[in-house]
Amino acid sequence: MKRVVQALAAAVLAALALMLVTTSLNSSQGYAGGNTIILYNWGDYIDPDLLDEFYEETGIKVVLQTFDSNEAMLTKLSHGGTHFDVAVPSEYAVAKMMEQGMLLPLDHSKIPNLEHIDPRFLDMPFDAGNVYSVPYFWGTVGIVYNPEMVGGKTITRWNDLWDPELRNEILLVDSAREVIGIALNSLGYSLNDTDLDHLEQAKQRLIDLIPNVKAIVGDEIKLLLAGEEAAIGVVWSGDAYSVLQENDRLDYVVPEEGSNLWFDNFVIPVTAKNVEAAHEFINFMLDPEVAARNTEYVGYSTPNAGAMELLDEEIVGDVRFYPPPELTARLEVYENLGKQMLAHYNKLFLEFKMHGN
Ligand code: SPD
Repeated sequence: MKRVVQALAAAVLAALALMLVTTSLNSSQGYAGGNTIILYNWGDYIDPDLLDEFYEETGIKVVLQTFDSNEAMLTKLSHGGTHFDVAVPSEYAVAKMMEQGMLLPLDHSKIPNLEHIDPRFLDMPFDAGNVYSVPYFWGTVGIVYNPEMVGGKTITRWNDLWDPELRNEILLVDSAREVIGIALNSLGYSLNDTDLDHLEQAKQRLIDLIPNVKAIVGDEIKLLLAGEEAAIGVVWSGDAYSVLQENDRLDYVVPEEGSNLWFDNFVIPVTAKNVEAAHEFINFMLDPEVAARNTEYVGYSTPNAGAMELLDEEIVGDVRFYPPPELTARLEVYENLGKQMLAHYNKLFLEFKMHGN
């Protein structure tokens, strides 16, 4: 895994340098006054044309800054500095931000398009009544694999990843809870486990997986899998969808032992400078036609029932990416495990990554 990690580290450093330049340019634009909002979103997670259209329609300029994990987003938001107007945390991060008083209550009268969200995705336990958050995209964590590259084997379980014949064939998404979750689920434990002994077992189980791990990567995982640089990838379902669009020899499976069901959401942080425009932007993104186009661009699953009606049956009828409630019932949603436990998950993940080097 070392050589690939070094090459990727160089690429990541270059991207970071570019991001710093872009960020400082963006930030100065963001503070330059005028009708501007700063959107803090995951990378590759919005159709940029929609930002231009929103500007043409409303005169509100959206400055985009990106993150690649909830943990990175939480760290940046809690250190202040940039006044993000809209952010896109996953459910457990929403819960943590609510707990820490980091979010403004939403004014539902300014988000009439909320009516287009499928009720299945509203009023969830992490934010009853959607006081602070509205759904953006949702999905699962699973395995993309190339049947030809794994000798025709069928992969259905997390435990299949430890097969010695898969040496140097696995790419992992660079995210603490997802990677520790692979080991927890493979051991029969919950994704919300806080037992220190179980977590230590999970770390050891991951260390045993290292010979099979080619690299731990960010959004570039899609290119690497589609280009058949590795036979297997542990990914979020929307990335799996994009990869399968590029290379139809691949398949996506949500492992039998269980997995994560997640929901990403729009929120308005308390530090927002342009709360009115932030509501306007969220409402725009929930318009069915806009949400459908965004879904086609991003590849993730929309919770917008109006958008689903506009999308091809080939997309919304694929149960790998739009699993019905009876299939999601066996999956687990991450809980907010509290500051200390989240820090412990991060520490274990870091130890695993250091072990691989
Ligand atoms: N490239 C965009 C990735 C967004 C994935 N969000 C999933 C979060 C799961 N906790």
